[in-house]
Amino acid sequence: MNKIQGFYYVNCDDGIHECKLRGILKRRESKNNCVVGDIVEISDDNYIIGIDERKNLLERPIVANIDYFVIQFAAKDPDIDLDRLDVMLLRSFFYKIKPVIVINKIDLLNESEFEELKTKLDFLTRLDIPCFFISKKENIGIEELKAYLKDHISAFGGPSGVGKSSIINMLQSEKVLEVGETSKRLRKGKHTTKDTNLLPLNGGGYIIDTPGFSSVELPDIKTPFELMDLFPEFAGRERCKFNDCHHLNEPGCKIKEAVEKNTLEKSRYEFYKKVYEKLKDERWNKYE
Ligand SMILES: Nc1nc2c(ncn2[C@@H]2O[C@H](COP(=O)(O)OP(=O)(O)OP(=O)(O)O)[C@@H](O)[C@H]2O)c(=O)[nH]1
Ligand SMILES: [Mg+2]
Ligand SMILES: [Zn+2]
Repeated sequence: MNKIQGFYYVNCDDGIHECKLRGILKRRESKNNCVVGDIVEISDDNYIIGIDERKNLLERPIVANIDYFVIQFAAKDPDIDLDRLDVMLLRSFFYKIKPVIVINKIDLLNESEFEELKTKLDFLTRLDIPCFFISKKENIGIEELKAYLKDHISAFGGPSGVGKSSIINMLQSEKVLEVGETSKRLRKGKHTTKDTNLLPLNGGGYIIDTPGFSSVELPDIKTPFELMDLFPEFAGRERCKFNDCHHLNEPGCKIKEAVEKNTLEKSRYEFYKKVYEKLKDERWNKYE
C-alpha cells in the first residue's frame, strides 16, 4: 500500500487501485492508522476497510512490514556522520529490522580517503551487517545492491542529499523520482523528496524512497539492559563479575576488557557510553 496526498494506492493482483480510507479506520489512532507498506483489505468501491496486523513498524521514516532498513549515507557531500549512522543502527535493532548500509558517492573520494573510510566501517562486517559502497554516478555497486534486495521489501532512509532517490531510480522503472541538486552552501537538496514512495524493484520485491531527515532521535529505550541488548557485539562474551554490570566503571567488566584487548570496537563502546549517559540524564532518571 502506498500513500500519496490523502489517497492510498493499493497493489492488487489486477493492478493498482486508488483508494480512500474508511472513516472508522481514519479515526483510530492518529496518523499511524494506515502507513506505507501496510497490507490492507479493500472494498469493491475502493475503500480500505481493514489493515492486517503488522510484522513491524518503523518510525521516521514511517513504514510497515519491511525486511530491510537501508541506511544510506554519502562518502562526501554531505560528509558521512558516523554518530548518526550508529543511532540509525540502534533504531534498526530496536525495531527488529535488519539493517543494510549503503555508502554512495564514492567517486568523490581518492584512494587513501576510501581506504580510511573502509577501515572506519570495518566493524559492520564483524556485526554481520552488509555494507555496499556505491557510486551512482559511475555505476559502481548498484547491481550487487539490487541482487541483495531482490524479492524483499526495503525502506531507504538517511540524510537529505545522499542520493537515495538517485539510487532508487536505477533500481526501478515505474516512475522517475525527482532528484535534488545539492547546493554547496546549504548542503540541502532543492528537489528534496517529500513523500514516502513504495515502488516495485526491477526483478522482484519493493523499495521505498523516503524524505531525508536532518536529525535522528534515540528510540524509546526504557532501561540500561534494554540498551545493552541493542549492541549485538556485547552478546556471547564472558560474563562480567557483576550480573547487573552496566559496563561503565565496574571492576571485572568483560566488555571494558574486550575494548582494551581490541576485540570490541572502541568507537562502538564510546557510542554506548554516550547513549547511556544521555538516556540516563534525559529519560531514565525521570522514571526513578
Ligand atoms: N558525485 C555523485 N553525486 C551523486 C551520486 N548520486 C547522487 N548524486 C547527486 O546527489 C544529489 C542528491 O541526490 P538525491 O537522489 O536527490 O538525494 P536524496 O537522498 O534522495 O535527497 P532527499 O530526497 O532530499 O532526501 C543530486 O545532485 C545527485 O545528482 C553519486 O554517486 N556521485
Ligand atoms: Mg530523495
Ligand atoms: Zn560489564
